[in-house]
Amino acid sequence: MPAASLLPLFGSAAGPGALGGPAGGGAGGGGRKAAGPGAFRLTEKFVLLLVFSAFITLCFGAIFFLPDSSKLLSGVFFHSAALQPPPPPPGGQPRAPPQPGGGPVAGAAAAAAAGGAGSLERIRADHERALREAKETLQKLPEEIRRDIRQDKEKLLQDARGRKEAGAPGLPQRLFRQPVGAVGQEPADPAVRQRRAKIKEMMKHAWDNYKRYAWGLNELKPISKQGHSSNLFGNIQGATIVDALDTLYIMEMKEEFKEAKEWVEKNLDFNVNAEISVFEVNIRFVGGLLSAYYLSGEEVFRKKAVELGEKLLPAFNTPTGIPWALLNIKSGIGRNWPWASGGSSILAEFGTLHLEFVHLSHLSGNPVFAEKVMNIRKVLNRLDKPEGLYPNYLNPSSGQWGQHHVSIGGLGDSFYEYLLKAWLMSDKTDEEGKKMYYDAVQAIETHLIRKSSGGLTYIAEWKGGLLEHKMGHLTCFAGGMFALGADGAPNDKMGHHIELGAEIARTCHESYDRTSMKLGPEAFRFDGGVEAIATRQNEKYYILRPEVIETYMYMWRLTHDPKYRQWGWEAVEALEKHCRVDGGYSGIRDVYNNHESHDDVQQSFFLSETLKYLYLLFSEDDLLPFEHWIFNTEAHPLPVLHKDDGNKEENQK
Ligand code: DMJ
Repeated sequence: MPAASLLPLFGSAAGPGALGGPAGGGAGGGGRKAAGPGAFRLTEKFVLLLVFSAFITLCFGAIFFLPDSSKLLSGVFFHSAALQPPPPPPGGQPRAPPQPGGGPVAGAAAAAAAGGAGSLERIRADHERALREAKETLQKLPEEIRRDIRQDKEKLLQDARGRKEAGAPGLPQRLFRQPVGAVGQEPADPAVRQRRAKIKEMMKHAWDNYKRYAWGLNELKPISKQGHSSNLFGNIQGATIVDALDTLYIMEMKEEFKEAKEWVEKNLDFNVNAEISVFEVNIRFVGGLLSAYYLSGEEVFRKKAVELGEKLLPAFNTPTGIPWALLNIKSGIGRNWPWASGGSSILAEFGTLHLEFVHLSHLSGNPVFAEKVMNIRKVLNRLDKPEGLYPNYLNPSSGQWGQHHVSIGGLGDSFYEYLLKAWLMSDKTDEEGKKMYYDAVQAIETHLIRKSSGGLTYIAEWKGGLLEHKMGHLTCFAGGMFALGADGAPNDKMGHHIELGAEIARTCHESYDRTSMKLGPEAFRFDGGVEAIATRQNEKYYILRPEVIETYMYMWRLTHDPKYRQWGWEAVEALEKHCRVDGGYSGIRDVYNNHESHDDVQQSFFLSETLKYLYLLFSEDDLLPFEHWIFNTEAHPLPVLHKDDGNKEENQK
């Protein structure tokens, strides 16, 4: 019985005259009814005292000896600290999502304090939940418990450190040291210098028109000369600005960089009710902000990157920790693309968070970001892989693969890229990433890579064991990836991986060369008597994509074979001839046609990737050198976390 209901009864019995009124006695009182307290005999008094002291003992026994009753009472009578709402986080930084129900003890106290009907039920339920959680903890492996404790401690320490900070609320102080190669020399060769200057002029044309017609919006419609909004970013605005920041920086477009930075400071806002693509927002916004910070050292970029990273964390609230594809960053509610096999998350999406999230932990001091992406690996490593291949679909609730479709292009591509780059970014200490990458490449070579009768090497798509002899424009990035990974290839296969990169580069160049406009289609086929040609109308478009130029850039850096600069220059000429319009650059609907039909979109990745890779292709190797930088999948450079710079822990997360 609740103590509160016992006390009035006791009071009535002891009070003078309490038993005298009709209300106090009820019907069957007998002689005692007429007698006053003074009429009690000594033995009666003694018996009463005994009853009273037994009752007190019972109450205090319950308070001190029943499990958790002290916590209960502290909630009821003393209004323990758990009942107080937490103070606002420093600088208004969002907190880690609260436990459902605010934690069992706080919940019990709140229920008891409310004193309403059913509060006991709630208290019991909360206590049962606490017990369940304790049991679950006991079932964890010791290393998991240790990790949880470490994580909690680090979080507390970091919060405490963050509160002491002046100027960077919520973030630990950090001495900025610009990584090697953020700026480079002018190219020695005047012809190369001239070509590079031309590419810078292209960037200026794209930027100036965006600024003139679509400033602050996500992208530019260069024909209709207005803003273009993509639902990938919900109503987060400014995709082109954030995506372009680092390109402006490395091209030394100082005025433009300054105005972009000012826009970010004043206008970039993540406190919006928006359902966004976690992958796209991560690679473009988080990646863009991180690069801008590492190049310029401007604190605003670090703060915004971490703020946005925190907004993305609820995407990982799934039974397996494999994140949702889509997230409402206000409500924290996630879901998957309705078209994805059986409610699955997409390999290329959840597999393309690693680099950015490791850097978010590095810059914020909060290990939670790295923990989230390391858990993705753990889930993947527990699963059987068909023929050693990774299907594109994985259900975040069951932790099982969806359809057995495998692609090194769309839906799969950057997952493989990030395994390799995670190893490189860790200064080659992330052995797990390395193994996963080279094992995957082995399976890809065995099951997906084929040679056409005309001698072109291509990467097919795999559908439940059957090959579709089609290669996407997106897949062309793999040439650069194979070459970049050659250095660590097991069994003396370095030369083989470089050769594979060179062959993919040649095939992708052919896909450009076999069109009227010398720009590559979205997908090309090796069946029905064709090689490296699109046969379906809906695969003939070019949307200013970078992957082929990206591979030229890697091949140039790693081989210095002049044909890659030559092929890159062909692409510049084609872009100028067919995509450049008064209002910027536009994609093309059919690259096999002799007359341009423009799609009227200047994609933000044209500024972040296509033009950046072209610029690097005509730069000296000292600009963003590979020993010190790796590029995220949107071409945003992130520094290698060198172990001798005190980054040992980050590298081992
Ligand atoms: C970019 O946003 C990224 O490269 C992504 O990985 C896939 N492709 C587009 C550009 O084509």
